[in-house]
Amino acid sequence: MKSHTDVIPEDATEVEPAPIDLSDISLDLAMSQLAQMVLIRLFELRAAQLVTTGEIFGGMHASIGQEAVAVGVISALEPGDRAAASHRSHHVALAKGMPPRTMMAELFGREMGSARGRGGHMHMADFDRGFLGSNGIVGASAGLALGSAFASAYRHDGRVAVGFFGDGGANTGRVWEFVNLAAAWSLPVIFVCENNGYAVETRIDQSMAGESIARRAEGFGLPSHQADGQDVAAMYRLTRDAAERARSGGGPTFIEALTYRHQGHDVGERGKYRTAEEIAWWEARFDPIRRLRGTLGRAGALSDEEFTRLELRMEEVVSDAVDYAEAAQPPDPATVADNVTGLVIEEGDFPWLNA
Ligand SMILES: Cc1ncc(C[n+]2csc(CCOP(=O)(O)OP(=O)(O)O)c2C)c(N)n1
Ligand SMILES: [Mg+2]
Repeated sequence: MKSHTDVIPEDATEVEPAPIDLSDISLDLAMSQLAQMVLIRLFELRAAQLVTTGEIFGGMHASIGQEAVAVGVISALEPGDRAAASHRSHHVALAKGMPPRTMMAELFGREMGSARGRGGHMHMADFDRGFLGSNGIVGASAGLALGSAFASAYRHDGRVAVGFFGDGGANTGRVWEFVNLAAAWSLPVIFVCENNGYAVETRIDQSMAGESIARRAEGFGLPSHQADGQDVAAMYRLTRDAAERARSGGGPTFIEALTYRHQGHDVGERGKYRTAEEIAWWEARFDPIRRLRGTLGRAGALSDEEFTRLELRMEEVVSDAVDYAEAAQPPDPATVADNVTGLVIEEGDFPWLNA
C-alpha cells in the first residue's frame, strides 16, 4: 500500500496549491463550501488552543487539513440525510449543521452542549440535523450509518446515510461486515474512508496490505472509488452521484478519500513518526482551503480582501461560540448521571484500587 510519504516528489520545496476543477460547480456552492471549511478550520484552531491552556478538559482530535472531505460530501446531501463520524468528527458535525455554540458548549462540558455537557468531543450528536454522532470506537460509525440506511430502506423514507471512518478503521473487521451487508441488501449508504495515511503513529504502508482501500472494497461488489479528499469539488461530485444512486434503489457506494491531517493524532502530540517536510508539502500543495481559494482567485471570483472578510466573519462566529460556552452553566451534579447508561460504582467494587 502506498504511503502519504511516497507521493512527495524529490524537489518538493516551493509548491503552489494544486488547482481544482470547478467547471460544474456554481459560485454560490463553492463560496458556501469555502465558508464552511474556513469556519471548521478556525473553530478547531481555537478549540485546540483551549485544550492546551486547560480551559477545555481532556484530549481532542482535530480534523484540520481534512475539511474538504466532510464539506464536499455533506454539501451533496439533502438536509434529512444522516451522517455518523469517528473520534475525529468536528468537521462532519459542523458541516451537518451543528451550531458552533452548541458544539463549543459541549467541549466545555456545559449543560447547553449537544450532549448536555456529559459527552465531550468524542460524544457529540445532533439527531435533529441528522448527525448520528462522533464515536470513540474505531470503525463503528460505518455501522451506525448502516443501521440508519436499513431503517430508511425499511420505511421507504428516501434518506441516505453516510459513515465516515479512517484508514485505521478500514483495518478493523467490523467495517467489512458493514460493507458486506450494505452491498448484500442494497442499502442507501455511502461509506467514506478518510485515508489520512496514519492510524495514531502507524503509517498505512506498515499496517495495510493490498493496493488501496478502495480496491479492497471492490471485493464486496459495490462501486468503489479512490478520490482526492483535498478537492472539495471532487468529493461533492462523487457523493452527489452516490446519493442519487442510493436514493433510487441502486445501493451503497464506497469512497476512499485521500486526505491529510496537519496536526497530531491528538492535540499536544509530540510525534516523531513523520517529517516536517512531509507536513509542509501536504499543507502547501493540498491544503483544501488554499486550493479552493486559489482556484476561485485565479478565476477572478474571490479577491484577497473578500477572503480576509470571510475569515473575519468566521472568526467572529467562533469567538461568539467561545463566549457562549464560557458563560454557560455546567450540569447540576444532582442530575449529571440522568440518562447516562453505564456503571454505578459502589464503595468496595474495586478492592484492588485500595490495595
Ligand atoms: C476499536 C478501537 N480500537 C482501537 C482504538 C484506539 N484508537 C483510537 S484512534 C485510533 C487510530 C484510528 O486511526 P484512523 O481510523 O486512521 O483515524 P484517524 O485518527 O487517522 O482519523 C486507534 C487505534 C479505538 N478507539 N477503538
Ligand atoms: Mg488515519
